[in-house]
Amino acid sequence: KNELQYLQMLRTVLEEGHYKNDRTQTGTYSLFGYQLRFDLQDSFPLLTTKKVPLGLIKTELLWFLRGDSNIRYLLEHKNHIWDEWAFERFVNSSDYQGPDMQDFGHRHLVDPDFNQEYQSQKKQFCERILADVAFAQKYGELGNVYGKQWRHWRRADGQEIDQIAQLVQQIKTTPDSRRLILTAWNPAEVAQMALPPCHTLCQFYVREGHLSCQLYQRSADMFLGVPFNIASYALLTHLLAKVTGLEVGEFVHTFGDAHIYQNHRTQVEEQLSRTPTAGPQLILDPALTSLEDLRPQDIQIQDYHPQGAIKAPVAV
Ligand code: UFP
Repeated sequence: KNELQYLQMLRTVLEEGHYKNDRTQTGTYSLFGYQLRFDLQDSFPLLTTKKVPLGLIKTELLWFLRGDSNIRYLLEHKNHIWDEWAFERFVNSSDYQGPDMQDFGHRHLVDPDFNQEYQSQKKQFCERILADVAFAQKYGELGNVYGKQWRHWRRADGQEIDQIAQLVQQIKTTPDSRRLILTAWNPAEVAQMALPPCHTLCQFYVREGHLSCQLYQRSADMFLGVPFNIASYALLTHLLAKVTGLEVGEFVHTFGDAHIYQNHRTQVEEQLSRTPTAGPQLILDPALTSLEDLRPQDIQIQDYHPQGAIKAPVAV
């Protein structure tokens, strides 16, 4: 039931979405304003109509929750989803001496020779981040990404706000509060960000011992991004419920610009031709009582039997 809602939305955006150009110049089918509700008691919302790599979602979320904004932790866990952002800063610096990497995001997609060089340079970059602490401090750091805003939000007076610690405390002491907010959108910093947060804000809600979460996602790549985003916030809700002694309720996913990239059309059609099966269950280590020192192995998935992955180009 959880997955059918997502598939229905995918179909609606494809059939009713308006053609709209976008920042990446790829072109999208887009709708504005939509909402999905996932019952987290039923199953963990990881899609079965294509394989979604929970390992990457876990280590990215743990990275956010550590308040970490350096890709070194991700690389240590073989997670490469943020590499390009750090690599871009490096190749634009005077420390980079290799071949021209200008506009690599587009060029590696259209030029096979360039792509080979790009992959090799990026691989060397990642190896150096892992091997050289000083280099990692300088070029692995992404700055104002989710980890910073969640755990080290800078106040005007230089002090920091730990939104996650405050949230855990508030859920425990004032569960009826209507102010259980976690925000990543910082207007003072958006202008300098390479990728302003897509998951802008979420609110938590407690009723009869169950914790629910609603996310407002301003911009949503329905085929590539959203399956990750659903699983990530469902996992965050499970983790917060565990450390506050609550059961999980619903994950409500509210969308701003929900779009399918024009070059994902055949992949979407392929996915829509598949039939979903029963969703998996999430198993958290029973000994887990705090979000500090969380390890990937504390989070396990059971009975996940997805159909094959479907590849599609990322718009950059
Ligand atoms: N996007 C997602 N989910 C994410 C993420 C990015 O769908 O978690 F980081 C997509 C949405 C959009 C693009 O297609 O990335 C961001 O571009 P823009 O900032 O122009 O909205």
